[in-house]
Amino acid sequence: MTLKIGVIGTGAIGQDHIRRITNVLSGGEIVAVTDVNQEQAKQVVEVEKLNAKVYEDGHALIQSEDVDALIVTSWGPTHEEFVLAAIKAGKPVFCEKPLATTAEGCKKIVDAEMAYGKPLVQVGYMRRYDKGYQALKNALDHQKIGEPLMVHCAHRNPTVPDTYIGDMAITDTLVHEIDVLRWLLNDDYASVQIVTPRTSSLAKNGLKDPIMVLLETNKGIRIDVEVFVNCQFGYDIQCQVVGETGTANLPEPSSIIMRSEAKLSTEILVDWKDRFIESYDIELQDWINSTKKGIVSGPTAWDGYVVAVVSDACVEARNSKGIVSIATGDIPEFYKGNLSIVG
Ligand code: NAI
Ligand code: NAD
Ligand code: ISE
Repeated sequence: MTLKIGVIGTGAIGQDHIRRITNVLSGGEIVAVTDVNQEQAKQVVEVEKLNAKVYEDGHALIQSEDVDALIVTSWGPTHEEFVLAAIKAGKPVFCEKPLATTAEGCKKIVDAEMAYGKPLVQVGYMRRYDKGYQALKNALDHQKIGEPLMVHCAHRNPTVPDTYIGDMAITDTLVHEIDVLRWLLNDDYASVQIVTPRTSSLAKNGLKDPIMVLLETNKGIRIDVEVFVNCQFGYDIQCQVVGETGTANLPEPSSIIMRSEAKLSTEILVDWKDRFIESYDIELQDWINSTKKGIVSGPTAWDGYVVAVVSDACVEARNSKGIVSIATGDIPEFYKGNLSIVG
C-alpha cells in the first residue's frame, strides 16, 4: 500500500522532501500540496511532475479524504496550528523542527496527542539519523572514552535569508544541538547561560551573531555551542566529546583530499541540504515505513516539547544575561517504551 502524503509548505525543505519522496524513497506518494504562496505550490507540482492537487490552505488539505498522512514544512510559527489540526483529524504528521516556537505551544500538542490516545507526531530532528552522530553515540554508549565530561560544538551557516530574524539563532538553529545532544549523552539539561561576543559586521537585520551557549546537564556535563549563522565560509557542524580517557569527534563529511597549486585542500559544504542529505533520506523512509505500521519511530512530540522548554530558557538567558535553570519534567508514561527506535 502506498502512503498518500499531503505537504504543507513548499519552500526550501518542503521541495527537498517532495523530491526525495518522489524520486529517491519508496512507499509514499505526494498527492496534495499547499503553500501561502500558491504560485510556488503550483510550480512545484509542475517541476516535480506530481499527480497532486494544490489546496487553498493547510486546513483544507488536512481534511481531504485523499490524504493519509501529513508533512508540515511551512514556517516555524505555523507548525503548532497545523499539527493540532492533524491530531484532531486523527492523521499521522511529520513536522519539521521546531514542533512549535514555544514550550506552551508544544505542550498543547503533547496534551492533544495524549487525549487522542495514540502517537501521531514525529518531529524533524534528523541528526539522530546521521551516521556520524550514530557512530559517536555508539562510542559513548560503549564507554570508549570513559564518562563524558565536556562537549564542544559549533553550528555555522554561511549566511541566512532575510526571513531569519529575532530569536531564530536559538529557536530555528540551536534546537538541532539541543535535541541531538540530549539523545547523544542520554541526559537532560539543568541550566543555560548565553554570552555574546563582538557582533560580526556581516550580520543583517539587527541579529547578534555569533552567540555562545553554555549548557550544563543533570549529570554535570558542560557543553559549549557556538552558533554563527553568517560565518561566510561554509555550512560547518562540529561536535567533540571530551571523556575521562579520550576525546571523540563527529566525522567530517567525506570529501576528496586534493593536492594542487601548492595547496592541500578538502571541500567544505555550503548547504544544509547536502550536509545531511543521507540523514533526511533515512529519516523520511523510516517515517513512511513506521507510519504504515501505525507507530512513531523517530523523535516524538515529547522530544519536541523538551527542546522547546530548553529553547525558551535559552531565550530568557540571552535577554537576562544570567544563568537560567531548566526543568523539563518527567516523561509521561504515554511516551515511554517502544515509541522511538532512535530515541
Ligand atoms: P521556506 O521559507 O523556504 O519555506 C517555508 C514555506 O512555508 C514557504 O514556502 C512559505 O510560503 C510556506 N508557508 C508559510 N506559512 C504557511 C502557511 N500558513 N501555510 C502554508 N504554507 C506556508 O523555509 P524552509 O527553509 O523550507 O523551512 C521550513 C521549515 O523547515 C522550518 O520549520 C525550518 O525550521 C525547517 N527546516 C528544517 C531543516 C532541517 O535540517 N531539519 C532545514 C531547513 C528547514
Ligand atoms: P522556507 O521559507 O523556504 O519555506 C517555508 C514555506 O512555508 C514557504 O514557502 C512559505 O510560503 C510557506 N508557508 C508559510 N506559512 C504558511 C502557511 N500558513 N501555510 C502554508 N504554507 C506556509 O523555509 P524552509 O527553509 O523550507 O524551512 C521550513 C521549515 O523547515 C522550518 O520550520 C525550518 O526550521 C525547517 N527546516 C528544517 C531543516 C532541518 O535540517 N531539519 C532545514 C531547513 C528547514
Ligand atoms: C535551518 O532551518 C535548519 O534547520 C538548518 O539545519 C540550520 O543549520 C539552519 O540554521 C536553520 O535555519
